[in-house]
Parts: sequence; C-alpha cells; structure tokens
Amino acid sequence: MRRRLLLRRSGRARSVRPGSSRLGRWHTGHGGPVRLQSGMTYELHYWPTIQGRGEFVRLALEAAGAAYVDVARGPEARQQGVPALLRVLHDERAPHRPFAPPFLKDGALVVGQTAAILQYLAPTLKLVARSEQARLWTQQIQLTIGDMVTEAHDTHHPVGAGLHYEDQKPEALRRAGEFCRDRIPKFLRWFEQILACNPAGTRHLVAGRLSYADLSLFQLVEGLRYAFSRATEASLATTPLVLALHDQVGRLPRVAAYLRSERRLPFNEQGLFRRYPELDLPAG
Ligand SMILES: N[C@@H](CCC(=O)N[C@@H](CS)C(=O)NCC(=O)O)C(=O)O
Repeated sequence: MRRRLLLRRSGRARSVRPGSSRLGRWHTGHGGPVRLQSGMTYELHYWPTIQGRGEFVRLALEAAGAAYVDVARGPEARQQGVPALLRVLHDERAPHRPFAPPFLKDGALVVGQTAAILQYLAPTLKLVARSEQARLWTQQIQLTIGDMVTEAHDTHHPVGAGLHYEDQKPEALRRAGEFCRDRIPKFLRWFEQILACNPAGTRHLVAGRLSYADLSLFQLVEGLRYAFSRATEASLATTPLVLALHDQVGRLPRVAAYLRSERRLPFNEQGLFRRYPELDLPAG
C-alpha cells in the first residue's frame, strides 16, 4: 500500500500520493509541514535554466518545506515546460496577467512580482512575523533587495536587456565599476545596520525569527559572491552580521538539503548574476 500524505486546509484534510499531483512531480523540502492555501500544489513559473528572480521564491518554498511544481522545468508531455509558462504569460484575456516571470499560481490565483509573491506566501509558510509593522518592514527590505538585484543585472546590460553583453561592454565596464566601488558597499552596509539595530537581536533582519527577507539576503550574497567575488569579499569583511546571517541561512537543514539537490541550478552567464571577471574590482 502506498504511503499517503495529509494536506490540510481550513481544518479539513485530504490525501495525495507523495511526489505527485495532477501536474506531475512536485518537490517538498525535508520532512516539513505541507500546508496549501487553496488545497492545491503551488505552481512556480520561472525560466528553467537560470536561478534568476525565481530563486527567491524557490528558496522560500524550499525553506518552508512547501509542496510546489517548478512548472517550466517539467515535461511538456504533462502540460508543463516553457509552453505552460507562456500560456499564462501570453493570455491576453486574463484579468491578472503577470508582466514577467516569476509568477506563482495557487489554484485560480495568479501573483507576479517577486516581492509580491513572497508577501503572499509568507504568512502561510510562516516566513514573516505577525505584526503589520513587521510585515511592512520585511516587504521594504525585500524591495530593497530587488533594487540591488536590478542594479547587479544592469552592470552587464546597462544599455538594453535585448542587446548582447558584447554589444554594450564599454558601458558595462563603467556601470560595474561604480556598482563595485560604491553600490555594493552602500547596500551591504545598510543591511548590516538593520541587523545591528534589530531590537530582537542581530541574527535576523526582522523580529527574532526567520523571514523571507533573511532568505533573500542569503541569495543576494550568493549571487554577488559569484558575480563580483573581489568586490563582495572586500565589503563582507566590513559587514560581519550580514556574513553571519548568510552562513546561518545556508546551514538551515532544509536550505542546506536544497542547495545540495539537483533542484538548485548552478549560476551561469545567462542569469542575473554573471561572472565576467573584467566587471569585478581589479585583483590586488
Ligand atoms: N520586478 C519583477 C521583474 C521581473 C523580471 O524582470 N523578470 C525577468 C526574468 S528575472 C523577465 O523574464 N523579464 C522579461 C521582460 O522584462 O520582458 C520581479 O521582481 O519579479
């Protein structure tokens, strides 16, 4: 007899086979609670070959042990793959059509924009404190992380996202120089100061518990280290609390298991964070 998992919604329970849904394979983190908003498995829609902005959502789902389908990475034969993502993205009759991935489907509900997706998921996944002030503050930090992500992206595409890096290299060199010298230290110092001033302690950005902002700061540091290792290490040497938070998040059992899994895509030169050594600070 196959073991069955209980999924709870509004006090009711239903059972499904672990590792499958009407959509095919789905992922859960290690052994955690699987509790769904709509009674259905979350559908994460993001480009299948890069971490990109989808990774901020994936990390939250993984850290909470939530069940989700990474739709564009699934087989087309099961109504998944990139065509499934494009069907939603190009559905011009849909009243809430997202502009770009990532977006999340929870039953009939569709949410786009990374920060909005996290804001939606966080209470259910227990990745935000309860008070309104804490929720707003967490969202502000997430939006600031999003600002920095966009700036990191724009170092290699300062003129236009539709152009090749090679066609905007002089502008990229100028933009990246400023980013490495001024922006990385300024943003990381801001996160450091938030941690230092958190009345609940310096281990978390908001309140005394893990939030999606902590997970996102982890991912931001991962990306910056990959793309601009010299500039980032120089800044991190002056922001010990940011570094400690990064290391602590990476050691969380579900996060650590996810990072070791094949679900974690490696960084590459198609994503947001790209390693072009000429864009980093010079060695020495
Ligand atoms: N502000 C949005 C940005 C979304 C976005 O730029 N998505 C990228 C991939 S990371 C994309 O596919 N953009 C397509 C486009 O802008 O045309 C968010 O944070 O989710």
